[in-house]
Amino acid sequence: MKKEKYNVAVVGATGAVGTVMLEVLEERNFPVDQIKLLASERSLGARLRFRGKEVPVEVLDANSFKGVDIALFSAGGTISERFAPIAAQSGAVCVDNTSAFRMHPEVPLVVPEVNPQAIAEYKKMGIIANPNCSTIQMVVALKPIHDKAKIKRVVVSTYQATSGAGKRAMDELAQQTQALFSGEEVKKQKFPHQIAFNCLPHIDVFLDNGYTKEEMKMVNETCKIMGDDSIKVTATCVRVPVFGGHSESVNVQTEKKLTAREARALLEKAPGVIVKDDVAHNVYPLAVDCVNRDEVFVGRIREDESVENGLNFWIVADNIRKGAATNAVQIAEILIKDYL
Ligand code: NAP
Ligand code: 3JN
Repeated sequence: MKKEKYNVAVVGATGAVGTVMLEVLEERNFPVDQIKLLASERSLGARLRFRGKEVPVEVLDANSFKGVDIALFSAGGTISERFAPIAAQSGAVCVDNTSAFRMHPEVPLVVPEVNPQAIAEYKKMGIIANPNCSTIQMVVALKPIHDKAKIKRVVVSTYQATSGAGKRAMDELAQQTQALFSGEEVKKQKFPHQIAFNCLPHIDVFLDNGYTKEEMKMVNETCKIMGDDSIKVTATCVRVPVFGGHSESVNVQTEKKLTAREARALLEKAPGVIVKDDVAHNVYPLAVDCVNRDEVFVGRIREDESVENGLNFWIVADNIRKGAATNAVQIAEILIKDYL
């Protein structure tokens, strides 16, 4: 018999993503019976509010998942690698926000506006992977273009907010900005260089091919989500001194010609997309306007005059909501509607 309510665990509940997951579960009225908040020993004694009540944070261990139906993970890849299989073994379906299982052939990688049907594959491992934030917002906008004109190649440059690197990274931007205005020492911990008033072409670690892991996540995850390995993707990921909202400059080449007007019309109808594109009135998506929103905003839609069948866009979304928490809760909503 179908349950009316589900026991939900949030692993990494005290983090930048975890706290927003709680907000999104509450806002969307997800049918939660019992909520279990899990974090590290550092959070022992902490309490978080959920639906008007103070809920104690528990320390994650192998017994944390007894009776849990759905476990939302955002405590880093090492924690997911170790505990998602344990949670799945105890009967919970895991929605994992880390890169630990994204490219695993038996784990679906899902953006509900793009490949909701892939959720059916969760039965193999009991795990569904949530893509990287920069990939999510890009594929939501690419999907209608690909369906109509078949994308051959994507060139993307990102402008990623510090919230993507966690709470301490946001604190570092705030501290450095204040310090630079008051002549104090700039402290560097989370980023290898000063982030305030700067742009760092370096997100996650460098790989042998000269790209960063973040850049290769965008390359590999895009093909898996779109279900088309023929799409060629190249990415440059840049951290910018913005607190929330990732922006992306995206260039695509398609097999069939699409005018800017046709692309705009497709994007206007696309699920989860809001087109903000009226340059005559300086209207285009801005990170500051997209924070706390769940949609993907697209603007500056124009033809690339340097190639055949090329288009340029500017794509912005709240990286912690649509890029992580909202996408995970949307997956859980489909899971309970169609599968549990
Ligand atoms: P964060 O603000 O640093 O929070 C980390 C969370 O993980 C905290 O709740 C922390 O608990 C918990 N944690 C850390 N070590 C733990 C341990 N040993 N046992 C149990 N809990 C532990 O980081 P965040 O920005 O929320 O990101 C967390 C993870 O989510 C990232 O590492 C990444 O894998 C994923 N993420 C995904 C996306 C995406 O693109 N979809 C975006 C951002 C992040 P304490 O407070 O007790 O330390
Ligand atoms: O830096 C960003 O803007 C997004 C960061 C995501 C992130 C941070 C630490 C570890 C990830 C991710 O989701 O890809 C991971 C990871 O799980 O690899």
